[in-house]
Amino acid sequence: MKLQKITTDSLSTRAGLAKAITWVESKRADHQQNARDLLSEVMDKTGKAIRIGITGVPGVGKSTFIDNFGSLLTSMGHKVAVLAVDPTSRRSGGSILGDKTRMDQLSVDQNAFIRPSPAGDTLGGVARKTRETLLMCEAAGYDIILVETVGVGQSETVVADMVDLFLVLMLPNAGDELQGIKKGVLEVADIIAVNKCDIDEKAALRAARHYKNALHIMTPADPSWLPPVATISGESGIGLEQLWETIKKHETTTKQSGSHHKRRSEQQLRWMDSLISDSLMTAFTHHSGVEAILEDVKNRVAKGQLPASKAADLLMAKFRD
Ligand SMILES: Nc1nc2c(ncn2[C@@H]2O[C@H](COP(=O)(O)OP(=O)(O)OP(=O)(O)O)[C@@H](O)[C@H]2O)c(=O)[nH]1
Ligand SMILES: [Mg+2]
Repeated sequence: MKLQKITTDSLSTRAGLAKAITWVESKRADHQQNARDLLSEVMDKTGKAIRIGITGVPGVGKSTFIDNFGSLLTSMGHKVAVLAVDPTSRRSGGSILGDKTRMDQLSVDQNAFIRPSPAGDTLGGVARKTRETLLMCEAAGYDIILVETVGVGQSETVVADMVDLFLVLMLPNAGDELQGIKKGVLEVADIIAVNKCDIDEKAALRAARHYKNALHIMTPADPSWLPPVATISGESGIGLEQLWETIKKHETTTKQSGSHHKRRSEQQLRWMDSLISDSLMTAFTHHSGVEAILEDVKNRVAKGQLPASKAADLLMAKFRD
């Protein structure tokens, strides 16, 4: 695949942005390098958006919510990018955001940009691509980034680690156990929204109380922000404007308390660490001396003939040669 060189200017068009993301998602090292070069050039144009992560069990109404909430935001003059992290998606155009029929308003909105989950063999790979795509979207002028994920494995933690605010959508009529809610999700939630309140308002309020109580007995991740619980209907639009007000309040509160800055700095540093680990691992496994004995050493460790610590020492010594 031959890709034309993209400049900072070309990010101002949708086609240019889409092409830059193709570079980010490409398996080829030179394409990835081009994407990184472009990112360094546009770095000062990034970081200004509100980054929002969204999760919830299948059927909770994520797509419907994003379609209506995103349209509300564009009607206020915002530019909205919608990304997804789906570690089960092996090829591009995977399950989440694959069916655009559920986002029929936003998919034809000139002020919205929807990108399905990148394909990837590992969650780490998908996360890297999504982070870089997020920055490209910011450089292209999108001021609100929505990152959708499903509750598969560690994907929620990974998304929570690339956004300013993590929104968890819940169903009104089911307990935690039925919703398969892992405690970890409540720990990373900045706002909980009980969705589909149009069906049964009382049930929605009851569920909201339940989550408020659950949150009260937990130590908030951010001392300046006790996660509120909203009741909304992504379909009919109930509570969406109020939810937006709450999101803006989260932004001002955390900016004032310093936790917004702290969270982003820590995310950047963790990201750098993980990129270093990845490239060290790649360099390690491709090192000719290591490659020559790696399989044999692994076999011996697996059979219990060689202690793992001894094996690691042996391989590292080869690597340093
Ligand atoms: N009554 C009501 N129904 C809703 C609401 N939001 C979504 N639905 C319905 O719930 C079903 C699932 O909605 P989706 O938006 O596809 O849910 P999702 O979370 O994206 O589902 P997955 O993509 O499978 O994870 C659809 O039939 C929607 O029409 C809502 O606020 N109220
Ligand atoms: Mg969906």
